[in-house]
Amino acid sequence: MSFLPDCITQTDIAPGYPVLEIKHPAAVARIALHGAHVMEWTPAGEHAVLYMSPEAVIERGTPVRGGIPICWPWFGPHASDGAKPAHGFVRTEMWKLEEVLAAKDRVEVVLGLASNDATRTLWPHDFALRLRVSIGADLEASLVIRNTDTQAWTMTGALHTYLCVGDVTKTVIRGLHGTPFVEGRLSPEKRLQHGPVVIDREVDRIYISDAAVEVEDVAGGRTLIIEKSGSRSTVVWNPWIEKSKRLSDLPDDAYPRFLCVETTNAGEDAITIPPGGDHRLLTRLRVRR
Ligand code: TA6
Repeated sequence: MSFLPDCITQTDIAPGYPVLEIKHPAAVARIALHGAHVMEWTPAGEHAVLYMSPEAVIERGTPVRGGIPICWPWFGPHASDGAKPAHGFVRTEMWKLEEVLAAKDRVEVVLGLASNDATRTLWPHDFALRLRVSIGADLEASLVIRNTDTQAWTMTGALHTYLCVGDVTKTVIRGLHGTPFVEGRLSPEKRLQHGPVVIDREVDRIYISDAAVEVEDVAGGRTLIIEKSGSRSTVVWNPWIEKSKRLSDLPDDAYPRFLCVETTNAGEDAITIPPGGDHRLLTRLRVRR
């Protein structure tokens, strides 16, 4: 895009890896065109809200460990082909910068991605995605998913948000009491959440819930609020000790410093979109002290 407002600069942080650096009175942020990946959001007067691994790999074609990865058109491993990338492929595609708006209280950025021959080899359907990110005292990421094909198709996906916390073992996660959840290989049978969620082991749960979640970061002295729409499932994930050691782009001792609360269409919350139809998956992050 030829014209950018004064509060936004675009620089390559690695070869062929342009990132929008946003410095606005309400917040600073970084958004990579690779994966339309919100890498940083720090509201004025706050410390970073989104966690970014210091060992994240910044190169085209590699997912980034942190920020808000966009998982689409499937969440988790591919249902039938283990050779296909986990969490779909759009987080490693180059998106186009389509719109920028700078207002007194926020900046809005819109990035787009449409199907092409390469994506059709991974997923034989046509689509158009637009991510609108509104950055200010709050952050809102809204993914509009359009079926531009002639047949209906079914998707799952996530705005896979990594949140900075002072100590994950001291966080209290509210809003999921009484909600059914499954936990993949850890406990596949459906269980009910009793009271707040606490993190004292590896947690990797898909909750069937359309509710907002509040993360009381006791050690960090603040509460992070995750509101959403277009989503009837919420994933809560922390890799804990053993899985952290298996993740090459995450320091072994990093797990206490982040928690993923993901706005998803995952598990039984798969979405079928008719030709010409849209679905919007939206997450809104707020900080309360
Ligand atoms: O959202 C939780 C999860 O599915 C975990 O199982 C873990 O794999 C995490 O996503 C990160 O996935 P990634 O492919 O980004 O390493």
